[in-house]
Amino acid sequence: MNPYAGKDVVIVGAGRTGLALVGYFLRQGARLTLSDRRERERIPQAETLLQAGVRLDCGGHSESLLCAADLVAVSPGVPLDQPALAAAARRGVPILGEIEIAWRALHAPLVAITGTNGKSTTTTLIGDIFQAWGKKTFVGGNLGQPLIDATREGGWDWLVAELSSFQLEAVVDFRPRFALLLNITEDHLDRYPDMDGYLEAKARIFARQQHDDIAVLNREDPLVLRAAAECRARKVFFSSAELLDEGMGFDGEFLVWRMNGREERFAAAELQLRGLHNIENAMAALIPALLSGCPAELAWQAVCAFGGLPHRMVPVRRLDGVIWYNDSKATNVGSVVKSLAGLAHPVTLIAGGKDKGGDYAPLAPLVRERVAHLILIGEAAARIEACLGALTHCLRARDMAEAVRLAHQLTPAGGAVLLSPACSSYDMFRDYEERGDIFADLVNALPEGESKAV
Ligand code: UMA
Ligand code: ADP
Repeated sequence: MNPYAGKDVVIVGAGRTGLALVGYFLRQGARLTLSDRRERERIPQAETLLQAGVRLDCGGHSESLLCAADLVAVSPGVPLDQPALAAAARRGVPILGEIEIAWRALHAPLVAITGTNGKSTTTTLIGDIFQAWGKKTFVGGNLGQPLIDATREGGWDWLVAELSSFQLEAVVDFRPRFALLLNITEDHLDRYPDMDGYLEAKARIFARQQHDDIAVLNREDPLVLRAAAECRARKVFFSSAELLDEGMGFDGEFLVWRMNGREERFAAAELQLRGLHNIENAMAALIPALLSGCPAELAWQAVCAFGGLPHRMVPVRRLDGVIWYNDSKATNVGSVVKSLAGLAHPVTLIAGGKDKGGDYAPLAPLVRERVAHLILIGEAAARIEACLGALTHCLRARDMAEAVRLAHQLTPAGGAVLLSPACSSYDMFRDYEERGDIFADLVNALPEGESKAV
């Protein structure tokens, strides 16, 4: 039965999610309105949408429209306390996120991955493992292609979805077979009143799981354990600090999987991914496949074949003895800590962007120890400078071009330049990908032999 035929559905947000939802609800025969705070000229494909019979509500969200809807389908970037949404909720209008809508429409087992960092890497690894195992697998979510797009085809054996805290806020019955919570450090405090609010959103991944579902948890992260305290699913742990009697552990050399009296060992040296955080991602990624009967060697080969995603610690160029890294995806403090911890050289760090209201202090020990020059860009520059500026040579740049020019002048041979912003990109760029691409283009355009540092 199609629950949406002839219903009035308002989709809020005309970004990637909103446009994918339009496609889905048109196929269901719903009567659609797309609502966005942007003016009509800035809505992508506005004419095509109108021709397809979609009404547009632009320049804000009309409260009366939302209150009269049978269903409001909300994009993750739209806060649920937005006044028109809050009013519709008070009237009893169902407000569902895209993940919930997709979940209700899809029937294959689902692996859901969340955490502050490592989601995209782990999601991609899990997709690669299931695909190598010959399973027809959809891989998407916050990572890129919205989960609702999986409804365009049938026959999926597995669905693998990266989920952000924003997406998890608007789930109701969502019940993944596997729910992975990788880690929790400060992020998105511009959306949540405090860490508890962020934690609560993350914990929703477990809310509807039952005893025959599985929660995959980082045993070394106290906030992960707190978020999973109420979870009904069977808990399976991974630890990068020690071996576990049951679960996935690490002895410094081997990832060791022990379950029901059996043991599998995987040599970390075979991985292309670097850093202890990537060992954690690999451990978490293996667990759903191993528990689902995938041969261990096949799963491990898939993990080892993976060389990493773009914009995560990618060496862009070696120029005059300096290595330049693009780590534009490091959009919070926790990820910059991991990136800096992996570099032994004196580092010139380019950071800053849109501030998310968190504390930059966890960076202090590494900045003091490893960062020779801190170049700050974007809206967050003043807050970062107030926190870390006294610990090293700190200066501001108007834009990325100036930041790259300064880094080129200041960084001596043997050093490294790291773009690892600890902030989102939306104050200066379309997204983190554009930020990373612009950085890489500027670096690749630098002339050889002109570095002035000695
Ligand atoms: N908008 C409104 N009203 C508002 C807020 C936004 O109308 O109050 C409109 C904007 O004008 C814009 C649209 O909403 O037209 C954007 O919607 P969106 O912000 O939900 O973004 P999408 O393009 O739908 O992309 C979203 C995710 N973005 C966010 O959560 C901010 C993408 O994750 C994700 O890839 C995509 O869905 C598919 O699932 C990006 C992200 O930055 C990568 N995620 C955050 C992160 O990883 O830290 C959570
Ligand atoms: P996400 O999708 O959660 O943003 P990514 O896999 O894209 O995560 O990695 C983003 C950045 O986060 C990486 O550049 C790295 O610095 C850091 N990172 C990756 N995995 C982890 C992890 N398990 N723990 C902490 N930091 C991590």
